[in-house]
Amino acid sequence: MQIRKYKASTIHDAVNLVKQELGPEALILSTHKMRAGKGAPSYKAQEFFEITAMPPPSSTGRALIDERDHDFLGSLKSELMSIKEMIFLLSRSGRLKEGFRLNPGAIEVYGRLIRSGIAEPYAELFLEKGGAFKENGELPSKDLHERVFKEVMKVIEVTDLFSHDSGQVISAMIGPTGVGKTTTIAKLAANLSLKQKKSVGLISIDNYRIAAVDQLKTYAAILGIPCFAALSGAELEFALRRMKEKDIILMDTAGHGHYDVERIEGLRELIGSYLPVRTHLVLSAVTNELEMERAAKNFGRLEFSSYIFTKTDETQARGVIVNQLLKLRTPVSFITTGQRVPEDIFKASKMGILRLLF
Ligand SMILES: Nc1nc2c(ncn2[C@@H]2O[C@H](COP(=O)(O)OP(=O)(O)OP(=O)(O)O)[C@@H](O)[C@H]2O)c(=O)[nH]1
Ligand SMILES: [Mg+2]
Repeated sequence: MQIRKYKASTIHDAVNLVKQELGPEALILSTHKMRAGKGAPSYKAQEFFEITAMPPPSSTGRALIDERDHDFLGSLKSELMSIKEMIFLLSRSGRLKEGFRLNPGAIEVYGRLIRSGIAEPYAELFLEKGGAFKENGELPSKDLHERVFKEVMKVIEVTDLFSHDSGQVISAMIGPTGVGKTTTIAKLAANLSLKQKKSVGLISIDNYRIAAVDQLKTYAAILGIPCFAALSGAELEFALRRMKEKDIILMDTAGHGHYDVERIEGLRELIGSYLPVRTHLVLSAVTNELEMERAAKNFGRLEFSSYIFTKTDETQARGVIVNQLLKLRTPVSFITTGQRVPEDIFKASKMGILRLLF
């Protein structure tokens, strides 16, 4: 494999050298700032930049990569960046440019944050907090990665919905239409009743569609657990009384367009009066950032106590989760990763979410 090193007194010049020789599809393996001395491109410069790059793997080139190279590539994969991407990143704002000059390794870290879907201002903030804008060009890029990821982890708070040792837990899933509320309840009910041997009951307060109640009742029948439909306060009271011996009650609600404030208010009147009911906002990771923010704001009337992020399998840009946490700090309780019931769900943990992001 042809791995080459390019040196120049500025990072831009080094990138241009790579581009001229290897073309825009070339892959950057690493970027370093070095103190002037032996090997420097010019004796006048105090410092210089070195980029390690390789030609784009053409179809013939790929065939030549042996197994050892594969291992090597595997270990580098997360750092790989095309020259096009690098040029794009280098054209960022003045402050970032300065950061990249001080710490060329920060370009890779920034690239990873952006590719994961974290919004640009937040990515810049994480870099800054991780110390990327301080004069420490010799900081190994691995350390910078770690420090930046630790900063990301700091904004992720998690909570355990079912950890209460005493008393009944009543959790209502709320959120926009079609995000996966009913499916998530089925996954939770199955895991809680089959694996954790808890006694579980279900209530559907989807007072708009008969089919929605049937969907939940079908899951309940498979699991052999009770399920009630409650369309009014009296019916809800009745259902809760009937299931007062259960450890956990999961409540399914009708999806509401998040601009439909009137219906959200109706839901608040119905469940808001039952104090022990805690609500959890279900949001799909495929939702665009602005809509997610608005949904959280409008459903905020129901004072939800955790986020559940669904459909994380349908996007690579899972950083929207972090963007949302930065806008409205609320702990995350569960993440769902596919349509399979009950497999595709995991209890939120900082590491689990970080792994999902990068
Ligand atoms: N890919 C993927 N699909 C999911 C996930 N969770 C739910 N779904 C799918 O999303 C669709 C809608 O799921 P529901 O559970 O009916 O959504 P809901 O929020 O209850 O919908 P409404 O009651 O209509 O508001 C179904 O096809 C589910 O299989 C997930 O984590 N990943
Ligand atoms: Mg539903």
